[in-house]
Amino acid sequence: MFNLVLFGPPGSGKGTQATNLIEKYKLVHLSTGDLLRNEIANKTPLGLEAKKIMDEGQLVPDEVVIGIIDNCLEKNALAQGFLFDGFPRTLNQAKALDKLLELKKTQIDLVLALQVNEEELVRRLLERGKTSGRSDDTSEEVIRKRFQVYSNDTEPVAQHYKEADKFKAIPGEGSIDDIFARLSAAIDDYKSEQ
Ligand code: B4P
Repeated sequence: MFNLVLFGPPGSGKGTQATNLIEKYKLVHLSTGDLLRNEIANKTPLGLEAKKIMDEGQLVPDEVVIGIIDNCLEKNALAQGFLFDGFPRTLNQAKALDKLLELKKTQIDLVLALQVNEEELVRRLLERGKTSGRSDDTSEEVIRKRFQVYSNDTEPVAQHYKEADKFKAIPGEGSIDDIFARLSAAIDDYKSEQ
C-alpha cells in the first residue's frame, strides 16, 4: 500500500495535480474539499453547516472531516493506496489520520508540499472564482483569510511530518506538466528506496 498526502496552501494546485497522480499511481483520491462541496450540492444538514464556514474562509470542525475520511477509508478497504488532498489541515486531523491508518495496519508514506508565493495564489484563486461558482474564491478578503487560517492551523502539520521524516517540499510554480514531473520524480525516488 502507498499513502500520499498532497500538502500546500489554498490554490497551490493540490486538486489539479491529484487528478493525474491518482491515475498514474492507481490511488483512491480523498479530497475533503470535494467531499464537503458534494454535501453542499446535495443540501445535506452537514453541507448546510459546512457552507457557512467555507464561505468565510474558515475550517470545518475537525470531528466532521475526520468522520468523513473514516467513512471513505471504510468504503475503500481494498484500495492499493490513498491520495489525501486538503487533509489533514490541522494537527488534530494529522494525529487522527495516523490512528485511523494504524488501525488498518498502514501509514502515511510521503507528504509532498507544493510551494507557491502568495500573490500567485491570489491570482489563481480569483481566476478560478470567475468560472467555478465557488463563493470562497470570489472575494480577495476571504482568500486572504484562508491564507491566515493556513498559516495558523495548517502549517504546524508540516512540522508533524518533518519530525517523522516524511515531508518533501516541491516547487509549485511553472507549468502543470512540469510540476507533475517533479511530483512523480519524488514518488518514484521514494518507491525505489523501499
Ligand atoms: P479545498 O477544496 O481543499 O481547496 P483549495 O485549497 O482552494 O485548492 P487546491 O490547492 O486544491 O487548488 P487547485 O488545484 O484547485 O478547500 C476548500 C475549503 O474547504 C477550505 O477553505 C475549508 O473551508 C474546507 N476544507 C477542505 N478540507 C478541509 C479540512 N481537512 N478541514 C477543514 N476544512 C476543510 O488550484 C487552484 C487554481 O489554480 C485552479 O484554478 C487551477 O486551475 C490553478 N492552477 C493549478 N496549478 C496551476 C499552475 N501550475 N499554474 C497556474 N494555475 C494553476
